[in-house]
Amino acid sequence: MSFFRGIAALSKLRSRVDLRSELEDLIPEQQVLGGMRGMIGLLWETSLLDPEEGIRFRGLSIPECQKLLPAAKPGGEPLPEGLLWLLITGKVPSKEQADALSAELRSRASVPDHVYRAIDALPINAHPMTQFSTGVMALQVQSEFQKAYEKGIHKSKFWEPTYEDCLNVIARVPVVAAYVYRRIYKNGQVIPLHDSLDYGGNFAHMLGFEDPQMLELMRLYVTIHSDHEGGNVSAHTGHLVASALSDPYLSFAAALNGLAGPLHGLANQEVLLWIKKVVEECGENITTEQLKDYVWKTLNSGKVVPGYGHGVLRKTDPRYTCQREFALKHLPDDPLFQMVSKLYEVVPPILQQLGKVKNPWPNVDAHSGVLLNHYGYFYNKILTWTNFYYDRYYTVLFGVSRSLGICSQLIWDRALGLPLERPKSVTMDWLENYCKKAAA
Ligand code: CMX
Repeated sequence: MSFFRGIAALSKLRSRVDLRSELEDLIPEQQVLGGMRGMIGLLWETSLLDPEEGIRFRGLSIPECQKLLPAAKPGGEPLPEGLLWLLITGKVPSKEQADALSAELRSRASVPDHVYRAIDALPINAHPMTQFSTGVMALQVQSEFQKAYEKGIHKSKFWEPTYEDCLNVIARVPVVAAYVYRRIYKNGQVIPLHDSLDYGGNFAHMLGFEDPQMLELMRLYVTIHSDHEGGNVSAHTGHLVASALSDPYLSFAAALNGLAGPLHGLANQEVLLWIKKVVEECGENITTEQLKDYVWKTLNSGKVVPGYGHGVLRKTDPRYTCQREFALKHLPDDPLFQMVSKLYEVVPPILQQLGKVKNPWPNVDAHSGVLLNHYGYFYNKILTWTNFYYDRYYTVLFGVSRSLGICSQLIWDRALGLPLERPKSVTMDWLENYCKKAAA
């Protein structure tokens, strides 16, 4: 079947409502033509996503994590290393255990020079995610799993070098990510790792920021973005690639490339650019009616409203809610935060009006950029040598956070001896024949 016949047959199939319902009985239509929505096909120990309630990390909701996980200071935001402990072991650590893990990660954080040289070989205006993913690929030469595999390690022991690699990946990615940031936006003036700060605090420090509130925000940011069960593009990609016994560096770099898509992790960049465009075109004092018109203008031009909707969630994302609470506490008067709040009132009814959007509520990405922007992480400045914004860096922050969830699960993948993934695919002809038989 030629490509064009395939496309024609696809539209025919999609428009045949009766055929779709026939298919749903036998092969749920979503599985084959709809991106496998809702299909159970993966084991993911570290977290579970409830469509109404949102994410639970090893059974704990985000508010429970904020209450139970150790913090840098009493009543503060959770330490990401506390969450990492929880994801790997299923247990809430004490403050001493979280601090010990902080020290362990710092001791593993050295990055060899060739990694920086690999990144430097890219044009400086390469997307920050491209530079980040390249850095992670270059780190791969240090894989313990690969070395052990080449020496003939028994499969019952695969998890051991995987564990070493995973902790090393988690420890090293903030260093690589901070290098990319300093290279692009700060003339390559690198700030070394602090010898006593925690994971989130250290990452903010290496980026060049010391405001204690910003360090708290980074701890919260890394914690809530770490994991979102296994079916999202980045987590699933990491897991799939690792199922071929590719080591954690290769698997995590692949996951990052999935995260870099605008329907997934790049949405946080898209949200801020979109909001800034609204302000640019209509001003900060935009009325509700003008905002509604702008949302319709976006939809009518064939674009999605970034930061709204979700493949699984059917309510406001609790990751959005906790960032909103942070903003209400620390930056209630920020004009962009106020715009985000206005959008929360305006966008859902419009998306509901469309009739096809399953979740009209905001997701995690609707909020994060505005918080980071407030603390001056990313100024809305057009750089002289190229025409792109600081906002392009946001997805790298998401990527650093995702190392915690994806790598924790990779340890369990190998400990449980999960097999190579190899789902079945079918052709359009196969589907047509199947439907004809089912209809008969
Ligand atoms: N704006 C406009 N249209 C939207 C929409 C939005 N925010 N969300 C969904 N839709 C549309 C879809 O494009 C789809 O339209 P078509 O049938 O014409 O293709 C229809 O509504 C049904 O989609 P859905 O079943 O509700 O959502 P999906 O599971 O297919 O897609 C997602 C989920 C996130 C890709 C989609 O909601 C979207 O594109 N949102 C905007 C981008 C975004 O914020 N992504 C970040 C998600 C969080 C993350 O992974 O990081």
